[in-house]
Amino acid sequence: MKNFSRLLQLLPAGLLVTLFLAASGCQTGPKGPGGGTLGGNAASRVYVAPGQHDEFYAFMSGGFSGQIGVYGLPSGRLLRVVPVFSVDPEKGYGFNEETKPMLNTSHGFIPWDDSHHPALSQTDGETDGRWIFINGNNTPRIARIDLSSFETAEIIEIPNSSGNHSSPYLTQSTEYLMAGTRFSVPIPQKDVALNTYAENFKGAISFVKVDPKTGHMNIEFQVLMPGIDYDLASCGKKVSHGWSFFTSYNTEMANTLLEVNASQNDKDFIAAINWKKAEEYLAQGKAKEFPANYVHNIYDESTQMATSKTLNSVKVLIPSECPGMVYMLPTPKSPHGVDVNPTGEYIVASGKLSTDLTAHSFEKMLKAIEDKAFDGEVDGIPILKFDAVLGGTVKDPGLGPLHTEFDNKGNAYTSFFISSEIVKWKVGTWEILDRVPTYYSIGHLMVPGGNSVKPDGKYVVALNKITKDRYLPTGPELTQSAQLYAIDGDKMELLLDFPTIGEPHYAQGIAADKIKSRQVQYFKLDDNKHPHSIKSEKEARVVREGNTVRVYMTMIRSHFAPDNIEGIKVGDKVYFHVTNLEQDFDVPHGFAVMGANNAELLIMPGQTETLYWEPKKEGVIPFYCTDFCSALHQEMQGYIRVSAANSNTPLRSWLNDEPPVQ
Ligand code: RUQ
Ligand code: CUA
Repeated sequence: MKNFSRLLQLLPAGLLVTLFLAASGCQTGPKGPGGGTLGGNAASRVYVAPGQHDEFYAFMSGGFSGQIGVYGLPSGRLLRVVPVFSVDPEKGYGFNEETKPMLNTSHGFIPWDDSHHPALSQTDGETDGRWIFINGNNTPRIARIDLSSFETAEIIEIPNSSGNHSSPYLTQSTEYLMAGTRFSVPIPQKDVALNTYAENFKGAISFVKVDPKTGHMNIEFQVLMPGIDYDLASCGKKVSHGWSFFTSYNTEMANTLLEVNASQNDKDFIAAINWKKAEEYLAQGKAKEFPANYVHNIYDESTQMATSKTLNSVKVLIPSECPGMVYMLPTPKSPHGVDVNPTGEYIVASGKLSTDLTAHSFEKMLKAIEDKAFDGEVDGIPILKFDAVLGGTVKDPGLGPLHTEFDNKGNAYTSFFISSEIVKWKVGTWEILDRVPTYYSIGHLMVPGGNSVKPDGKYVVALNKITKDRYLPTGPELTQSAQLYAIDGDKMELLLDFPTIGEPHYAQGIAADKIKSRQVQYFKLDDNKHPHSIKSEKEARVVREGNTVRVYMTMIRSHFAPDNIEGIKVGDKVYFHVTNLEQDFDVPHGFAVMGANNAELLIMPGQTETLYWEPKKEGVIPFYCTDFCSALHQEMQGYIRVSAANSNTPLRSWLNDEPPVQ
């Protein structure tokens, strides 16, 4: 390792980048110390016997899948994929009429996104199991998932942002979610020459307020920051509650060949924002109204429908007009992750191209502000003196640090992408305690509660970028992969590899009990306020309004009502409003119609969902239940007769008792 860091110091930035790439791309050789060899009892430590439950839930971002994967720990078993920013054929999300508005944006309907950083809601700095939030990275948005139903309940678009990467990071009682822009852009947007970056581009950081009862999100204000790239964020806790911290790169303000041009400066910044101070300025009317165009989508649990509304302005605070609100902490060298330790005192930055890990001290930061220990300014934001805020340095820990998590014993765990390892070190003494290889090229890592004031000390999960030889090959791409390590002893121990869906960026873990007890087992039919729900088979019917036909249908083991429908015509616009009458745990039914250019439906007990269908040809079309629900599941089927557009086949429907033709 020593040699590597010497090398790092000697190399110019361009070469460094080459090294970065080379090191990350060729790791098929020997597995390094301890590689692949497991302690004899590893299997029993991850074994969850049939019928037993895991101890933790792990929520992992799907990265470019736009979803969240839910796994059990320590088994690594996949429990569910929660659709968030991408349509999902398994559950009909984004295809049925109820959830389509969830994927509406100011750019129209967007069926996919890239999602990175899940954040479990917290109360007093501890995870509370109510909601999980996650960022839409490409088309800037934040989603809230309700953890009683594991359904996406709300998505808000972030205006003036481009690449919503430093997002969402929440304050200790979920007062706010922070959302920083990765790409700076002209604000408001306009047509400018790209080489006018330095004068025209700005970076907006959004403060999204969360209603403590409903979880509803609202863009309370934005802070207009210098035009650099805001990469990741972390909020203060305990002593540092009221502040939030954002890493940045490209303080060079390059707009081309960033791999070289944005790696010149010896230090970039961590932006420290005093959001309590910002609230004061907001209350004093210091914010300016900026035009904006963004949507806010909410799924209403009682009507079971999502609605999308457009908003068109946002309040913006300008740091130069709000003294004491923002400071810059110089930080070596293109820092990626920033992580605040459980006491709130240390702000740990992972300088990707730095030989050391830098921890700023919150206490020293306050003192430096008081003493005006400044080293210039940028856009009216004071830059604090590096030495005045430095809390400690971990010397030569590894290559390419990305992220840090903490345990319950004052230790920190940092992921190193290039040297492909997790390094354990002591907060405060900065000594390195242990290191283990990861297979391969770890990105994020996660200790359950590891970003809260009360981390658990049992496991760390490595979220790896490269899989190479770890699994059976499946064409050019192998499964994405996570690894579970025990951290309850002095030495970290590899216990398990398990595949993940999509590319896991960040993850969150939480004791299973905090989630289990909140689960909805079925939706009460009496509470179903869906405008097209029906509560019994007696209400089942087919209604024509011009060429719109509404089929009010129910499902219960093992039939649909109605299951015979006549009088639908070619060119009709047919809405199947299907209500699952079951009032029992784990009995969804599915609904599929031949030739539907849409998904199937998967309808939970007590829920109503709507499938839109346009019959294109005369004939008889079957429909059936797609979820094996009973011994007579295969009998759960029906027919629709489709007649010519000009036919006079009477509209009628039935189950068992065929009505007379009128
Ligand atoms: S960021 S490694 Cu979004 Cu690190 Cu994924
Ligand atoms: Cu209902 Cu199968």
